[in-house]
This record gives sequence, structure tokens and C-alpha cells, in this order.
Amino acid sequence: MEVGIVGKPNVGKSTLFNALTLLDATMAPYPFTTVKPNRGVAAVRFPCPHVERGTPCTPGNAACRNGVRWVPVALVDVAGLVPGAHEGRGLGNQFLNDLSVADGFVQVVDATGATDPEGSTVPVGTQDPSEEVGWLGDELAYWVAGLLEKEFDRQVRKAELEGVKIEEYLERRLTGLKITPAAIQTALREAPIDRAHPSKWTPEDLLRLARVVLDAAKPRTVALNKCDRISTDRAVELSEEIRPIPARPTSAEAELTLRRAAKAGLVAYSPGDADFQVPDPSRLSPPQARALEELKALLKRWGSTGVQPLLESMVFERLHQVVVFPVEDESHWTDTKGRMLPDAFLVPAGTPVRAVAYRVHTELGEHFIRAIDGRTHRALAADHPVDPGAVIRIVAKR
Ligand SMILES: Nc1nc2c(ncn2[C@@H]2O[C@H](COP(=O)(O)OP(=O)(O)O)[C@@H](O)[C@H]2O)c(=O)[nH]1
Ligand SMILES: [Mg+2]
Repeated sequence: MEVGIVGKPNVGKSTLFNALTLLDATMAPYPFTTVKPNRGVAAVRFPCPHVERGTPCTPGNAACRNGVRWVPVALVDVAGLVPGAHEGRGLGNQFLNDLSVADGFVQVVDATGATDPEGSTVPVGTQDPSEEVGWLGDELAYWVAGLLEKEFDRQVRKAELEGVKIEEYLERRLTGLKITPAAIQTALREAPIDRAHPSKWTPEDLLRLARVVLDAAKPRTVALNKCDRISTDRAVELSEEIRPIPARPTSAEAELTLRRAAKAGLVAYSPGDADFQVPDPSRLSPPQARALEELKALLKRWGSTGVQPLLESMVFERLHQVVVFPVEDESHWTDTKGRMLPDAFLVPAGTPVRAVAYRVHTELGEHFIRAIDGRTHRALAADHPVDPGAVIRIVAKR
């Protein structure tokens, strides 16, 4: 699972990416996977089941702090998009490859309206962030429609002759984009096109289909970034304009500053919190003290910098992920080495327990016998959908 950060240049994508992937040692998901410059690992919070037991856990891939697990999520920062990108403007199609692997997008906009479509700074309020959300949706749709259009007539006639269903044909065309058969089914049901006669589809039909496919397969959430420079009323207004796509105020810059200050030991701050403490005010220079005062006021006004909650709403509400804790001993919730609740993974809600077994280890999936719920001690069959927050043991043939 991977979340893509998209948007035009200069809106704060890299700042957001850097903030989200700056995890202090006590919450870093480890071991680190290999990270490329624009790819990183962020984390979402989930209550650690160790609290139910009153025994501390032994974190492996997902750190635990004060009863909260920080579950890893892959993040990709995509190059800035400009209108006309699908025709090769700006960095053009290059970014589109990066987008294809993302399961959903966080679109960053400059909520102050001071960045033009090419990323140049212009007077505050001269740009409309909701228009930007519109054209970015258009760019994505043109891109997907472009992929469908390639040799469409010939290919579709061939598919019709061979009796290949349009679903199967579309799945084949779009597999590289991580678009599931379920999303294609939904799109074919909902798109206003004549699904019985694909060979008669026009480029406009393909564009309509692409839009619905994207809506079904790649959910988007908007970060109303630079909220440190707008009023809370303006944020509400913008969210309403951008609906039905959910939008939330963020200050990526404030979050990055706070995470850096926490790393340097200047503040005690946990991402998503509404406040922070300064353990030793005498260590602060006067400018640092002033900057921290401003950050306190910002947190008070918005409830948080918005950054951590944004990622979590993307992962849990838009991408419908749930956290699972695989263990090897369902009574003690330990692995073979006696470590309690070592790992935490994200899987789509409703994932059958056998698919969870595959996630843990291919062999566990292949030799799956049953799973056992660590709380109820009930046996679960292969197709049983995993419960959110489940502690489960996978029983496999040796
Ligand atoms: N005021 C304010 N400025 C921000 C915020 N986030 C980013 N910036 C500034 O916006 C500019 C562009 O940021 P950057 O992350 O490089 O944008 P990108 O081109 O979208 O990756 C930089 O000067 C940042 O410091 C924010 O939350 N508030
Ligand atoms: Mg950037």
C-alpha cells in the first residue's frame, strides 16, 4: 500500500513528505525499507493491544509509544504537476509512472491562493484552490483515458471477436495502475456509457469511464496547506467548495519544524497532538522561543498541524485499511522468540485471513490451515474477513 503526494509545484508537497517521513527514533518503523529520494516511510497511529494485557510489547516493524503503535505506510512524493501534463507539459508523463503504483492521492494545494498553476508566487488570494482540484482530476482522467485509447478500436474489435469480456479487456489494460477488478466493475456500472457496445465508444466515453475508474480506484484527499496563513472560516469555505472530495487544513511547515525540534530534544511533541512541552526553556535562543510561541498558537487554533490526521484519514477512511497483529502464540500474543506483539500491518478492511497469512509470509499463505483469534480463541476459516485490530495466529502445515 502506498500513498502518493500530488499537486502543482511550490504548494508544499516536499515539506509534507519530509515532515511525514521524519520519525523520531522512538516511533520510527524499523527496520527501514530501502528508500529512494522521493519514496519514504511514514506511520499511522493505532492503539497497541499490549495495553489490554498490561504487559509491554516488543516492537519489531512498528514502534510503540505510550500505548500507541506507529504502523508503517509507504509514501511517494510525485514531481509537480501542471495543467496539460498529460500532453507532456512540465515533467509530463514522467510523474505518471510514479502515480500508477499509488493506491490513493493526497493532493496538496496552497490554501492562501498565492501560487499560480506553474508554481510561481503571485499575490495572496488571486488563485482558486478548488479550480486546482478540478484540473488535477482532469489531468488524471486524461492520463488514464490516454492509456485506454491506445489502439482501442483495433484491440476492442479483436476482443469482441475473441469473445473477451470488456471487463477482462479493461483489467488487462489497467493492471499496471493497480486498478482492481472490483473498481472496474463499479466504473462500468456507474459510468454513463453503453457497456454492451465498446467498439462504439468515443474518446469522450473513454474519458467518462476513466473518471469513474479513478474515483473508484484511487481516492483523493486534499491538504489545504499553508493554513498558518488563512482563517479557520476560510478553511471551512474551501472545504465546502472542494466537496465531495474531503479536504483538511494542514501546515506542513509547522509539522516539519516541530518534528525537527522534537528530534533535537528541544520539545516533547508527538505528531497529531494539540500541544507540546519545552523541557528546558533555557536551551532556546530568543528567536527559537518566539517561533515556538507561534507554533503553540497555531496548534491551539487548529487543534493540530493537521498533517498526521490527514494521513490517517487517507489510510483509514479513504483507503479503508485496518491494522492486524500477527502472533505465533495466541495465548501470550508472542512470536517464537517470545516477543510480544512484534509486528503490525495494514491490510484492506475485509481481507480474508488467508490473504493476511500471505502478507506475513508466502509459505504461511500456501500452507494455511486456519487462523485463531487471539482474543476469543476461536478458529477462523480461510475466507473469514480479518477484524480491525485483530491479534491473530496463523496455523500452517509444516
Ligand atoms: N507558510 C507556509 N509555507 C509552507 C508550508 N509548507 C510549505 N511551505 C513553503 O512553500 C514553499 C514550497 O514548498 P515545497 O515543499 O518545496 O513545495 P513543492 O514544490 O510542492 O514540493 C517553501 O518555501 C515552503 O517552505 C506551510 O504549511 N506554510
Ligand atoms: Mg517538491
